[in-house]
Amino acid sequence: MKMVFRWFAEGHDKIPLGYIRQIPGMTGVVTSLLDVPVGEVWPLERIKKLKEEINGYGLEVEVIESVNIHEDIKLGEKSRDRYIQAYINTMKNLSEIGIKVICYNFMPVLDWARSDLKRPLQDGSNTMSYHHDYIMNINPQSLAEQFGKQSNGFELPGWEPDRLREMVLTIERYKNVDENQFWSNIKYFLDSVIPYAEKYDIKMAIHPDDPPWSIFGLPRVLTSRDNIRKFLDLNNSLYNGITLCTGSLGSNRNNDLPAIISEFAKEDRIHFAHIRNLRFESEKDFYECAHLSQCGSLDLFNIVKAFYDSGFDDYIRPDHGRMIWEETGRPGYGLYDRALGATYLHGLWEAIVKTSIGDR
Ligand code: DNO
Repeated sequence: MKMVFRWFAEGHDKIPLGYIRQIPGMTGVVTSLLDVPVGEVWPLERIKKLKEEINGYGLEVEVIESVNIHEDIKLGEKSRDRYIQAYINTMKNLSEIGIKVICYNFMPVLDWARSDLKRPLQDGSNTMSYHHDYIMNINPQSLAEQFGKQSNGFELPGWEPDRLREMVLTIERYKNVDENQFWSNIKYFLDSVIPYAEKYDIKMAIHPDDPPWSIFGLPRVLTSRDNIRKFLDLNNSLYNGITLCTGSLGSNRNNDLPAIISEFAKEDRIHFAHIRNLRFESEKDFYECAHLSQCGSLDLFNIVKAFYDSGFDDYIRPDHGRMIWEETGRPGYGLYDRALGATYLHGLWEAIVKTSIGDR
């Protein structure tokens, strides 16, 4: 297992790499070029520079989160081949700096969604929360405006301006894409890029939909064990894998996380893990809490044990944390609570390893 930390790169993150290096057991960062418009090739010179900067702090960079997919690919438009070619060229450039995993998603128009980015908690911290009725009764532009006010000046991943500019029109375009068509658009993408993933030795790790159900009338399919199976069966290469995000899949109470982890990690189809906890407030309402099992509804011990017992040997990052100790920053991505999360995950891992010698 390699513990890594999401860092949004210079100019997009206020956390210095030097601080990340001081988190015990942290081997590297997961990053991206946020300012390259989706659909364009990531310039080799820029990613080389990014790698040098990160390596200069004694940290590795082997995982990219995310190389976003152009909407025309998701919609299955004729122009998709051009954008797929650009994607493949980006993969080639990333392979030249030693990238091993690309985390991406296939969520239409938007990426993740929350109803509040700054929900105050009783202990004086604040966090992101999701209230289903609120999301069902707000339009996406109003939600985007609210996010703009609550994000402390940061551009949120998944809510980038180039996505938002055309949001209403893009949502309209999905009216002609039913779920079957959407699945076949996914397959077309996979069959086009996975042979290159093999060639460049980069594992593709799709992120589940967050939340794992349809919102704003859009198809969202990476939501459950059965749909992950369906996704993996679309292309059987081991390079076609998933990012197991406990917060995304775990917000549907029917998803048995340890069972899902165990099934897919044993087949070596989980290449990256995002681990966070959440606390349910009702069936589909929750807030993101500290990582400890005792703070939330997910049992992090059973989750980490499922990873270990299934022979998982890839990248893990602590996912969203609360804002604590007066920190302000990118919602979900402060330094302190994620650093506490990483240390807790290391603690669980060490205890599991030392009590399981010979069992694995
Ligand atoms: C949210 C993140 C997502 C994730 C993408 C992967 O905090 O987990 O934005 O990076 O879905 O493409």
